[in-house]
Amino acid sequence: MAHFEEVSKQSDLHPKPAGLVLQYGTAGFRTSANKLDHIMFRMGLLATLRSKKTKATIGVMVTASHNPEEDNGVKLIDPMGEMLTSSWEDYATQLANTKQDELLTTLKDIIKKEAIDMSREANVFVGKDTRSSSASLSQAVLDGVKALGGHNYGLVTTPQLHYMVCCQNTQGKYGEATVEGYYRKLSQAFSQLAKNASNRTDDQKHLSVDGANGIGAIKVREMESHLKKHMQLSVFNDGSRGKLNHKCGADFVKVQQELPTGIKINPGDRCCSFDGDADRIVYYYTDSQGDFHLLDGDKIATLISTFLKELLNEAGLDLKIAVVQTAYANGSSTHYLEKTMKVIVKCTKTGVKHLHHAAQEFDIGVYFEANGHGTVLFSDGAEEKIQQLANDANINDERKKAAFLLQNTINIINQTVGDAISDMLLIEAILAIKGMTVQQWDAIYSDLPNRQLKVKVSDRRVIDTTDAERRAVTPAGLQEAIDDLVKKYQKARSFVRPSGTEDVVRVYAEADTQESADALAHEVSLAVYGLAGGVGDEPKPLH
Ligand code: 16G
Ligand code: MG
Repeated sequence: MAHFEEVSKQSDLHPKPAGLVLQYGTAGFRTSANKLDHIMFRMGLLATLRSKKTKATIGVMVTASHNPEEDNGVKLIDPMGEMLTSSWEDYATQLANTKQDELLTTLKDIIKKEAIDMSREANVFVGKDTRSSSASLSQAVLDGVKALGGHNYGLVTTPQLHYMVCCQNTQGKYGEATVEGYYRKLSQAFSQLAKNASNRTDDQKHLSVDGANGIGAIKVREMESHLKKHMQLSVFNDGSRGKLNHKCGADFVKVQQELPTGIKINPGDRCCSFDGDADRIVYYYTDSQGDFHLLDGDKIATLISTFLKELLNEAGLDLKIAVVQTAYANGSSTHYLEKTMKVIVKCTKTGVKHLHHAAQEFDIGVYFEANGHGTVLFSDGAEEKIQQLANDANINDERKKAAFLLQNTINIINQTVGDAISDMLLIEAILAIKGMTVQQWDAIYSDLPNRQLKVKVSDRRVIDTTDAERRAVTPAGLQEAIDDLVKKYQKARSFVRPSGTEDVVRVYAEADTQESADALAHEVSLAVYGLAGGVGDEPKPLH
C-alpha cells in the first residue's frame, strides 16, 4: 500500500542508530536529545495507528520535563487526555527498538494484532516545550504522522496538550481545543471563585512564579491579562536568560529544599515553582530568619481536600472524597488526613498513571505526588449532583454558595493530568476565599524531617517491591535489615525502590529529627549497597 512506501522513504531520513535500546517508561521515552530523532518519527507513526484504532485524536508531547536542557523525550496522550494505555506502551518499546529494515514488519504486526482499519482518518496533536532540540524533534514526529491529519500546536505545556486532546474528543464538552480556550475556561472559573474572597490588598494578591526557564513561564505570562483584577504575578526564570531547569524549577526546589536561583523575594512572600513542562508545582516562602519553608504536593493535597470537604458539608452533599498518595508522602500528611480530616487515604506506586487510576475510583479523588504532580478527579455522578444542586431554586443561600464554589472548582481544574497553572489558580483561589496566608497553610501540620538518597547497584532490577513500593520482597534479607534499622529511631519509616527514570536505587527515610532521618537513610543505603550489589564507593554518612 502506498503509505507503507512513504513510511519506508521517510524512515530512511530518521535512521535508528544501531544497538540503541530504549524503553517507554513512566514518562515515555527520555534520554539525550541527540538519540531521539528516530524515536520521534516512530512515535508519530504509532500515534497515527492509535488514532485510527481509537477513532479519536491522540496527543504527542515532546518534552523531558524537569531533566536538563540537553535531554528530551516524548509521550503519547490517549483520547480523554490520559496517559497512553499500558498495552500500547509495549508497542512503543517494540517500535522504538526494531531495526531499521524491520520497521515495516513491526508496524504491520501491530496493525494486524490490533485489527486497525488503515483506511480510517487519523488525527494527532503535537506539542513541544522550549528546549532547543524540541523544534526538530517535533518535526520528526510530524514526519511520522505526515499526510494523515497531524495538527501542530507548537509551544504548549504538557497539561495544555492533554486538555486540548480531551476537548477535541468530547466535541468541545470539556472546553474549546485551543490554548486561548484553555485560558478563558480557567480564568473565568478563577474570577468566579475570587469574587468570594473578602477584600484583598495588592500584597495578598501577589505571587512570585519561578518558570524554570521553560514553557510554563511563557504560558503563565500569556494568561496574565486574563487574571489582572484578581492576581498580581512576578515571573522569574522566564527563559530570557537562564538555562532550562538549571538551579531552578519545581524539581530543584523540592530536592534541594532551597530557593531557586534568580528569584528576588522578601520574607513571607508567597512563591511557587513549575517544572520544565509545567505539570508540577511546589510552593514555598522564607521566614524572617531567612529559613526556607517548602509546601510540596502533600501540603497542596491537604489544602485542596480540606477545602472540598468543607464545601461538601456546606452543600449537604454526600460524596466520597479520597486522597491518593505514594510512599513518598510525608508521614505527617497521611496522619493528618486520616486522623484529623478523616478522609480516605490510598497509597499507590510512584508514577502519575497509578495515582490517576486510583483516584478514578472515588466520587472525588484528590491525587498528588510529594514532588508536586497532581490534580483532582470528579466522577460523572459527582459532577451531576453538584450541577443539580447549583440549579436547585429551593435551597438556602449557604448551600447555594457552596454548590456554586464547587461548580467553579470543577472548571478551574484540569482533570486530564496534573497542571501547574491550573493547580496554582486553584490554590490561589482557596487561600483567597479562606483568607489564609502561606504561613497559616504551612502550619496545618508539620512535615517529619526526611531524606532521599540514591545508591548505584549493578542491576537495580534485583529489587522487587510490594505494598505500593513500601516493602522490598527481594533481595533476600533487605526488608528485614530495613525493619531493624527503622526500629532504632522515633517516628521512623524507610523504604527503597528502583528508579523508573535513572539507573539507581532510591532510598527514602523519615524520622523525628533531621539527624535521625539522615542517619537512617545512610544506614539503609549501606544495606542496599551490601545486599543488592552496590557498585562504586560505599555510601558515605551525610555528616
Ligand atoms: C516520572 C513520573 C513521576 C514520578 C517520577 C519518579 C509521570 C508523568 N512522571 O517522572 O510521576 O514521580 O517519574 O521517578 O508519571 P523515579 O522513578 O526516578 O523515582
Ligand atoms: Mg514535568
